[in-house]
Amino acid sequence: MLDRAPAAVRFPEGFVWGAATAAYQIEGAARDDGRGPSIWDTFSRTPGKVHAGHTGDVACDHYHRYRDDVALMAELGLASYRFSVAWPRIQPDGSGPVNPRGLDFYDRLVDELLGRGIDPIVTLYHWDLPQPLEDRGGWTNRETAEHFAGYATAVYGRLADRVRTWTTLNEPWCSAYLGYGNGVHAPGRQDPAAAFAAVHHLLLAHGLGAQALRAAGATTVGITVNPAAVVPADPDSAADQRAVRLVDGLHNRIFLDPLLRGGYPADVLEHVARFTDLDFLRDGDEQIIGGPVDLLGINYYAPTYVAARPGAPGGDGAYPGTEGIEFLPPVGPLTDMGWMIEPSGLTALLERIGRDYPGVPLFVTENGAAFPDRPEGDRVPDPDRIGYLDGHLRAAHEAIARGVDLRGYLVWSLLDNFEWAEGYDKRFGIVHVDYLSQRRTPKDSARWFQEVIRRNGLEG
Ligand code: PNW
Repeated sequence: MLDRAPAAVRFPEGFVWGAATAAYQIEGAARDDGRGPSIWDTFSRTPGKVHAGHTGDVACDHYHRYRDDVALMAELGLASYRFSVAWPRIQPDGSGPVNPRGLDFYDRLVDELLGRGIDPIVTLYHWDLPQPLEDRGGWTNRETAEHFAGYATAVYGRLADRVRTWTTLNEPWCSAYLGYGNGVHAPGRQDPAAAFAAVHHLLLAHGLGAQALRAAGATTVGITVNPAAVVPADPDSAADQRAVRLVDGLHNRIFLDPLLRGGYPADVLEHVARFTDLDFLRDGDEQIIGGPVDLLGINYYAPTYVAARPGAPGGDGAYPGTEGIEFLPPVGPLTDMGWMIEPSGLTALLERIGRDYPGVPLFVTENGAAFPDRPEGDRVPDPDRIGYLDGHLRAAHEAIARGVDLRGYLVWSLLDNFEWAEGYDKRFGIVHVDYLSQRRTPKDSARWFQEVIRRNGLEG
């Protein structure tokens, strides 16, 4: 047998290492200091929407434990930390008066991070839309995009003197298609026309928000997307390639082309026009959406395999109009989410984005895996997660070796947390959370990641 041990890899000097979280998934304190309700409060309290009726009311209680959590980040050697700001803490009504006590929390958090030498990366919107905005149509209403710019300006005003890196949205694909298309996420609507209106208004929110931040002086502004690595079941089949083209259009190009190429692709608009008259699309919108970005965040978990199969139901609400396309069931070793483990998908995705959308620095803003980890004494062995992260870091390194301008890697997630529709049942953290005691225990993967950061690479 040949020895197939992988080679040692070293990342470029200055490569950014860190971890990511999101407000609703970790903060808890759902009613503290004037926070208003969000669509996730409403959704999680609606019977049948979230596993076992879990809510983010307490979550990891990070709102009260942020000092200890930042100390843990420092211990692990993180250079940066990506967190999101909860819009309903800042504007309980979604627009209008700003709640200073909400801003105070992020003020304290940023000071704590900087005091420990950790660079904050702010996400302005990670899915917790103020409920009063949803009551007026949410992302199907153009005004939500305008309100987002006002909210972004308020947060910027308070934190700009200390926060350098700003991103507008996290994964607008999920907000639009899972929120308004198949209803698996808040607000739980199932309407393809609404999903496409949401896509556009989310992009517009990004554009207006980025404009507002720049006008206020921001120099590093970007967005995080979750592009699909779409793979044909049979690369030699022209029909499978056509299926890839459609799914790629609905998942990737519908976001990336207006963001980075100045407008929506004609084939995608033609498809969308089957569901809506496109009256949400106004003159000048594409110019706003296509304003400059300084970084593009990529969240990658697993590839998507598709095949042309007459009679197949397609991707349902998450991919309107894909009847006749089969989304292949995942095979091989799976994570606890039932997702495939395929690091090469990350290399291919980064290469593709670097090639088709050149000129923008890329960051992996999320990558990680859920496994059913259990503490053994004061250790939490998670060899599967270490294997997953090791494989994906090698894949990211391979993309860099092939010329992709990848600047950093943030693991999802720092802590086990509220995994949306899966509640607390799925554990993505490199740090274990006991939800009864709120005790944090770094898993073996956290120790391993600490070593990766220290070496700026992986051993052979
Ligand atoms: C991302 N999908 O969500 C989010 O940014 C995180 O908040 C989340 O915890 C993490 O990935 C793990 O799920 C996704 O169905 C949720 O394809 C669902 C999908 C993709 C990403």
